[in-house]
Amino acid sequence: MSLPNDFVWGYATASYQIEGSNEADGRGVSIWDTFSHIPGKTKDGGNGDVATNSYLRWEDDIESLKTYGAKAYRFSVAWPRIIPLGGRDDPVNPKGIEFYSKFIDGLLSAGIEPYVTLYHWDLPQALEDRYRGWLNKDEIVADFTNFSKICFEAFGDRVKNWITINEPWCVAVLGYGNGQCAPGRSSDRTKSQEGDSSTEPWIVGHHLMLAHAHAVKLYREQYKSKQGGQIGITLSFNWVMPYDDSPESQPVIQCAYSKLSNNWDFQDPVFRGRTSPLLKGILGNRLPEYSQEEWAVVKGSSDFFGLNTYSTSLVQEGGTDEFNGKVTTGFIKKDGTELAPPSHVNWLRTYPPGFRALLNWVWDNYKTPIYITENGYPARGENEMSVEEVVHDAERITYFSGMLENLAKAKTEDGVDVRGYFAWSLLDNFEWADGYDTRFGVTYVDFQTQKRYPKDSSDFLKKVRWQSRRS
Ligand code: PNW
Repeated sequence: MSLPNDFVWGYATASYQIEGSNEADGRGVSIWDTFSHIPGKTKDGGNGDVATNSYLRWEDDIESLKTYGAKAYRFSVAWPRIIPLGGRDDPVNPKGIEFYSKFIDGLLSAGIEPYVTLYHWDLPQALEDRYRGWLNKDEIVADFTNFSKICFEAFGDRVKNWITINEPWCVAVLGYGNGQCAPGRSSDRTKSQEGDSSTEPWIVGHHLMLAHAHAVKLYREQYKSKQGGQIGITLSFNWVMPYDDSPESQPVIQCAYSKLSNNWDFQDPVFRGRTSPLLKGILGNRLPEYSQEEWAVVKGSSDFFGLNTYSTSLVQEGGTDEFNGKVTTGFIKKDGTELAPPSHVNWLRTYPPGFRALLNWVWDNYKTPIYITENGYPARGENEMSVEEVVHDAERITYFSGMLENLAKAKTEDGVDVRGYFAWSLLDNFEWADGYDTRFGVTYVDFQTQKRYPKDSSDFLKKVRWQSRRS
């Protein structure tokens, strides 16, 4: 396979999943601190209090990136470190700015290009308490825009690649629909005393888009010309295929393509300036409308298509879950065979051709340059293995090798404009509700000692990149 020399190549992480030191240097509390400390919300009661302690071990992380030959690193800024109480009239924390500033300098002097995510789910708890966070349109849009402005001011002289919001679908649906992620609201009263899964996810989704779009507007109007960077959003998609090849299944698939379970009302507003007709059909007046002025800000509000993708599912007609596009997804074909063997999590299996198909679909439909902002694999049982065993992660290598082959084909044979690839993740980390049991890292982390051990996949990725170079 071959990839141009300027193809962006690196790893991704997120603040709450790696930083730890959550009370250090004036950091405020985030909704994930609160949520993960409620008994029963995360596997084995895991939380981000320590994580990989990258707040203290950031130099080790840069060392790993260097060793692995990364040319870019996607990480996120913790809003509660920058503005502990979150709001536009609340004080800015100079120590928070200092931390990311020295980290960015460290990356640049190692020849690694920073890609900075502004929001990877760690909302300041004070905003949740003050006005219910993402449910309050005017407040959250103004506060997120202000937080973004502080980041552009403080880091924009050195950061040229900004991602506003990571995976709005996850924030809206996991946070307000099924209650699996912070703030954990849901209609299910066994999970949450408050919440309405039939309306809140869509309201929150709407506000996420507006917050994203206003931050982009600000960047383009006030920073882009002098700082010369690009800014966009990251959405999550899994590819879908029919569970059988009967002709009757094909229309279902056409429909599922448009819904693409994980993201069906974020890409159309941003890249096409319209609401998905399918979603409108299902939700009716539960889907909030954008006003004319809002459309003017939302439409075209992304310089690139940030794509997080992990898996392919088989789709079958019928299903009641509207978060899943009212289709049934799984991995077993009609003839009883499996699409691919299981991974450590129930939603992800290795099916590389689906990656190529997805890249083509995104490019054909949205004609916007693509960056793969996350792609990676949780090998089975890594948490139970000895260090000697776990570093030989052949399963993860199989995943990456298939995905990268298909990425290269999409780029060079199909002409898809994909410009970068960030593997998830640099190191094993706090996997949200799955705690520490699920490991996505190319670096094994012993959470007792915080020692890091490169897995074979880190070396594999380094070699692939090296051998694929062409100018
Ligand atoms: C992403 N799904 O979330 C997140 O951006 C990361 O923070 C996370 O660690 C990573 O994927 C691995 O899970 C996803 O159900 C969560 O399809 C769930 C899904 C996809 C992405």
